[in-house]
Amino acid sequence: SPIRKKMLQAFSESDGEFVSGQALADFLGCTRTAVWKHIEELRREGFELEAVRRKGYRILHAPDKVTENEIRYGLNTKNLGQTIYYQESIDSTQKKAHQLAYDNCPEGTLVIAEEQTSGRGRMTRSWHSPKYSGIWMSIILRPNLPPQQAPQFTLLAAVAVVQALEEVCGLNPEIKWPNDILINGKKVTGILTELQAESDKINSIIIGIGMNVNSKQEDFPEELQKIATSVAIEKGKIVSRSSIIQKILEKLELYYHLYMEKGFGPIKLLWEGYAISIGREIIARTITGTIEGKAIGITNDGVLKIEDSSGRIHEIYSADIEIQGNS
Ligand code: BTX
Repeated sequence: SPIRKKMLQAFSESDGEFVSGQALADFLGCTRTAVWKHIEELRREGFELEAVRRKGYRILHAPDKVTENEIRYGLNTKNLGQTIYYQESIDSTQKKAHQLAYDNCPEGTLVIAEEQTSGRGRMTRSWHSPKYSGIWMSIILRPNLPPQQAPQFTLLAAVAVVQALEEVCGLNPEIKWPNDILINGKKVTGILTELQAESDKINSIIIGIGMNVNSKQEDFPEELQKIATSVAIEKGKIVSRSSIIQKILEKLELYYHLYMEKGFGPIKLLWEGYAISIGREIIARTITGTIEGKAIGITNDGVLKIEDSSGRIHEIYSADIEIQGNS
């Protein structure tokens, strides 16, 4: 409800301090009895709240769910994630985001679910998205840009994800061009950027992010055992999904604004600092064929440059990359 939204906003701003019942009532424009009812509602959702006479209320612990309330409590963004579409179980957040984008939802709308029954990757691949153990979300942006610039948003999102994992979890992930985030060589996150566009103009960019957070190694199906990992596996303990989500949204907003002001240059610099494929011998499998050579960098558009053994430079827009030696 809108009141609950405002209430969580008030608690977010108080930063763990008590907020008096009267202050909440004034802020929300309701009675103290109504405040109390909303507090009870939050408790039922798993929030641990402390109530002290003459001091008021404070939140001790927010539950690790990814419903609207948990994401909103503590979120420091202007737009991103300020409109949330949550569903416990969904076919694909990406698919839902496409519908919402088409229906003109506000920019920054977040679509998120506890589980996806047909999560998807690039082309026709599937994305394993079991209940409660990961972050399965899609974000809608509406930059006023030509469609050719959309692939840069995959790289921008990758930087946001890496920094969120560094800051919230103390991990040091790396980026494998174009859309994989790896820890110790295994995939922890995949990013899928899709578009609704006219020939010269983007209507919506839909950034899908799938992150394995609290999955245990044995939770992965056979075919993913060797290639996938999770935040909890790498960190050795369970991590709050909502705090990672909030940090991703904050970083995405920051870099989105930076991009719109300064272009791709600063993002490219950050991205290169996290990229593992650059400078390595790689095999790139594209729809039209396979190219082997040394990855020498990305262009200002985010396109990968590979130098083959004859010295010829190829520009690759989309591919699966295998890094020679270790992949
Ligand atoms: P991709 O095509 O680069 O990678 C897909 C491949 O990754 C699969 O073929 C499989 O080998 C492997 N894979 C599948 N599930 C997992 C997993 N949980 N962890 C590690 N590896 C896996 C990557 O595509 C982009 C994925 C985006 C997923 C998000 S989730 C929210 C949004 N909604 C949706 O349907 N997709 C996006």
